[in-house]
This record gives sequence, structure tokens and C-alpha cells, in this order.
Amino acid sequence: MIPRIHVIGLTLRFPSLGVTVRCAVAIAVIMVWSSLSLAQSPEFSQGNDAPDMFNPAGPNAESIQEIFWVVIGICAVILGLVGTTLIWFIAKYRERPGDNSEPPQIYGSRAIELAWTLAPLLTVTLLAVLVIATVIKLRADPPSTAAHRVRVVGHQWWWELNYPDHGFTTANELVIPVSEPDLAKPIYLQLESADVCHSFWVPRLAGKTDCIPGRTNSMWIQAGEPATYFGRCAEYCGTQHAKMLIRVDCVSQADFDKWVENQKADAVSDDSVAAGRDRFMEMACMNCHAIRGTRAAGEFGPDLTHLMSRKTICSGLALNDRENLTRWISKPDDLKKGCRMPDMRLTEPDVKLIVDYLLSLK
Ligand code: HEC
Ligand SMILES: [Cu+2]
Repeated sequence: MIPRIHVIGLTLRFPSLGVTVRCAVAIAVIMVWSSLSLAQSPEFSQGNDAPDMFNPAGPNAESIQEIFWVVIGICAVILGLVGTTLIWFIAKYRERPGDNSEPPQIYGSRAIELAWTLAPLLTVTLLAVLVIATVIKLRADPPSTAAHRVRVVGHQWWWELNYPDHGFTTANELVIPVSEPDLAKPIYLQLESADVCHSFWVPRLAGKTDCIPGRTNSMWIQAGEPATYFGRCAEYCGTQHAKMLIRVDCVSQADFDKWVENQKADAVSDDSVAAGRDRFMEMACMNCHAIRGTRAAGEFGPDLTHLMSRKTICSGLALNDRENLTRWISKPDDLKKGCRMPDMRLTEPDVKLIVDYLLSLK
């Protein structure tokens, strides 16, 4: 049983234990508490490992990693110098019994004034030059003709991914081809928002870039190793901000081409699930979701044309299987409280028919 806690400013009171903790201790308790409760939540065990920030897999992330260690190194040297001098001086010039003499009073020493003006100035200038050089390098276009474009639109709380060169739209799982040693295949991302500010962040591939309403930002990513790279929204965007995950699936060129061909096709029309399709089209589902090749052309929610080509639903929250689709459609709030998809109060048979239909959208 987890005991009740009263939080009063930075003081925590555990009434059942009769214990009160303050400030720093309280902050530590809150941090451990929240990480434990996150770890316990079943939704966070769906392969969404915390994004790894110290294991870059693309040129942008590598530049960021390099500058990170350079800055940490410079700061560590400063910390070491200041810290040891401080401790040394405290020990050497501490008050000794019987010694009431005043230490030497130094005014207007040019050498000291110059030293403590120039040393920080040079340090800050050095850091600024290094950081600005990295920013310029990150902004420069990658040297390649084999580039792909993807328009990324942040929504509360999912990602719309539009491949303009191929004319299709998908959601939450960005599929990209792997770069080869002699042929870089960068992906240009055009970042937009449909509502509030979001931020696109896949730490193993690149830094954060904001998605701002009414503005288009851009960045590029590139991965040299076929793998799934996890990311998340890095700008607080409302209640379910923490459940706005990104997956970048980097696959071989052949798999990518196959995937593109499948995405370009209209949705399969399978008559064995016609009853479910009819229910979908009769209800508000079609006003919010698009299924190419049918009347459904809504743009408010994720495109479902090839729903089953995605491994997860609701931006990485749950595995894309019958059980979770049933749970989601029956009561969206159960999976993602406050989400923008309404509870349609469907009957159980209707849910089953619709899920059968959704499962056919390969
Ligand atoms: C008011 C608009 C709206 C209506 C009506 C609506 N949805 Fe949704 N739907 C959404 C939004 C928004 C999301 C994204 C939720 C999220 O991840 O935060 C979503 C997500 C989904 C997903 C998960 C897609 C993915 O790739 O993550 C499925 C499946 C789905 N809806 C099916 C349905 C069905 C079936 C109906 C009708 C019974 C329906 N929706 C009605 C807005 C709507
Ligand atoms: Cu967001």
C-alpha cells in the first residue's frame, strides 16, 4: 500500500507515518516517487525505453555529443580549479586560536582585476565560439542528393507525418531509409503545429526543434544503422504531453521502398469486414479520420488508411493489436485521459465489428 502524502509547498507530510520532510528531501522524494510510478505504469513498458542521449546514431546527434563533452570538460576544469582553491584557502587561512591580526587589505590590484575579468571573458568567448560553430554546422544542408522530405505536424497528442513526394500521410512512426557509408540519405523535416507548441526530439538522431503554430521550422536527421529510435515531444503541450512519443524506424532501402509502395496504395476493401466499415462510415469516426479509397476524409485524427502497418497506437502508447484497439475505441480516456478522441459510447458488438474492420487496414 502506498501511504497518502500531503504536499504543502516544499514540505511533505505523511499522516499515516506521522512524518514531515522538507525542501531538498521533499524534492528527492517527489523525483523518486514519480519515476517509480512511471516505471509501474503498464503503458510505459511497450518498448518505449527512455531515449538514450549518450549514444548518437547520426551526424547531428554526434556533433551535439561532441560539443556536450567539450563544454562539460571545460566546466569540469573550472569546477576543479575553483573547488580545490576554495578548499585549500579555507584550510590554509582558517581562524587560528590566539591569532587576532587582520589579514592584508588589498585595494586596486591591477593584476587581480585583470585576471578575474579576462579569465571568465575568455572562457565565455571560447564556449560561445564552439557552440555557435556547432549550430552553424547543424544548420547547414547535408551533402546529398538522395534526400527525402517529411512534413511533421504536432497535434495534441500525436504526430501527423506527411510524405509530400509520395502523397500519403501516416502517424507517429516515422519510417526512413538507412544511410550507407558512401551515400547519405538525410530526411528533411518540415515542422509545424496544428494547435499549441510541441517540440520534435529524437535524441539519438538530432537535437530538439520546436513545432510552433503559424510557423514552419526545419531540421534534418540521418541514421547509419537500421534500428528503432525513440523520441518524445519536448515542449509541454497539455495533459498528455508525456504520452506523445515518436518512433523512428530506420530500415533498409529495399524495405523502405516496399513500405512506401504499400502506403501509397488506397486502403484494402475487404468485403468480409463490410459491416464494420459501414459502422465506421455511419458514425463520427469518418469526420476525424481519413481512410483513402473510402468516404472517410477527416483530418483531425490520425490517418487510418494503413493503420495495421504501425506497431503502436496513440503515439507509442500501446501496441497495435486487437486488445488495445478494442480498449481504445470503447473508452479512449482509459488509455489517454483527456485525449481529443471522444468516447462514442459504442455497444460491444459495434466495437467488435469496427475493430475487425480496422484490423483489415494493412
Ligand atoms: C472528434 C474526432 C474523433 C472522432 C469522432 C474519432 N476519433 Fe479516433 N482519434 C482522434 C484523435 C485526435 C486521435 C489521436 C489520439 C491520440 O493519440 O492522442 C484518434 C486516434 C484513433 C486511433 C489510433 C490511431 C493511431 O495510429 O494512433 C484509432 C484506431 C481511432 N482513433 C479510431 C476511431 C474510430 C473507430 C472512431 C469512431 C468510432 C473514431 N476514432 C472517432 C479523433 C477522433
Ligand atoms: Cu507535444
